Amino acid sequence: MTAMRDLPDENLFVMGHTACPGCGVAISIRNALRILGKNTVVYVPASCGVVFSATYPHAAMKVPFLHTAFENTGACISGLKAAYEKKGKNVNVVGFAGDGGTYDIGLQSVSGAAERNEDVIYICLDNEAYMNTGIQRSGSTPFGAWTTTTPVGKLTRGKREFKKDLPEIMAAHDIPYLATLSVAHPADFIRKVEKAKTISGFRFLHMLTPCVPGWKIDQAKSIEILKLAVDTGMWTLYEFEYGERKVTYRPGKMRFVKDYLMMQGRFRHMSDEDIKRMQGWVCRKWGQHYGEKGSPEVCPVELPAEHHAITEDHRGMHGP
Ligand SMILES: Cc1ncc(C[n+]2csc(CCOP(=O)(O)OP(=O)(O)O)c2C)c(N)n1
Ligand code: SF4
Ligand SMILES: [Mg+2]
Repeated sequence: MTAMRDLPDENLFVMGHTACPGCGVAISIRNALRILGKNTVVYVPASCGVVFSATYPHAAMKVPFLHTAFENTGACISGLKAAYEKKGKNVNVVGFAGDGGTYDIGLQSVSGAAERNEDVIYICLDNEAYMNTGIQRSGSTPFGAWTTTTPVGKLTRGKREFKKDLPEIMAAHDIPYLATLSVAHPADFIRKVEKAKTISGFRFLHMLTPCVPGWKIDQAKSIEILKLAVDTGMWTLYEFEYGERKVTYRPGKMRFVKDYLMMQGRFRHMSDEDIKRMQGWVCRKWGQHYGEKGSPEVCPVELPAEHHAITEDHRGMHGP
């Protein structure tokens, strides 16, 4: 595996982009491209990634770049690969899509490409809402989070549903390679992108990417918050290779989810009861993804079902 210091100095995602300082999407794209290298062709659907990478007449990527619409990343990268094959060229075809473009509107397209085992790399840049259109909730937005469509007031307290478990849905497609990544864990990040580069068939890389205005965080803290996502179990690091699950990094000490929530303005209104429910959900996911119970001081022995299920107070995204 290549060490961080041995990655090529030349960046393929360069000056002139217009991402916010501290943007997790931009940091993830930049580092993924350093590993994937020049023999790469990129597709980006409607998302922050297209707005900050390619605002006419500027372009910040030094590789061929295509954009068409929002819902079609799986189909577009399949078509791009077929076109390059027809020309006799063997290139890495990569789609960088947001969570809205993957969990929600693009789900049929990514599922179709996975099921056909297209020879492409699909990268989901998960900032947990529709950010470039003004912070609307998606299927990835966590329970309790404020967004403009899950407001906080007398009648509602942020999103009432829990985050959809997309990697498990993608794993059910039995694809050659799937991994969850965090750019705050560089050795794990490099190894997974390098592995994805060498395998053929459909590869799905899922990156959690902090968003400064959407998460209401300090722009200097995005990497610290990403580390905390992993230390609390809000984000788990594992991979599936040909159907076999392997944990790639498990924090030595599980931290309380409250530490993660209180660093972000989008969660700061959460009541003790909601934080307890969130902790219950995190403990369940920890058990599911890591195959062991979370630490006893953080996870109660018996988790009441309502701590992780949609309960009677569920009234959808529109409130009562
Ligand atoms: C069919 C369609 N519906 C809605 C839009 C408007 N739109 C463009 S990008 C976007 C949100 C993208 O969210 P996400 O995929 O999470 O990417 P992010 O902006 O968060 O990076 C929306 C709603 C569109 N371009 N096309
Ligand atoms: S709004 Fe969020 S995702 Fe978009 S460029 Fe800014 S920090 Fe990045
Ligand atoms: Mg998003």
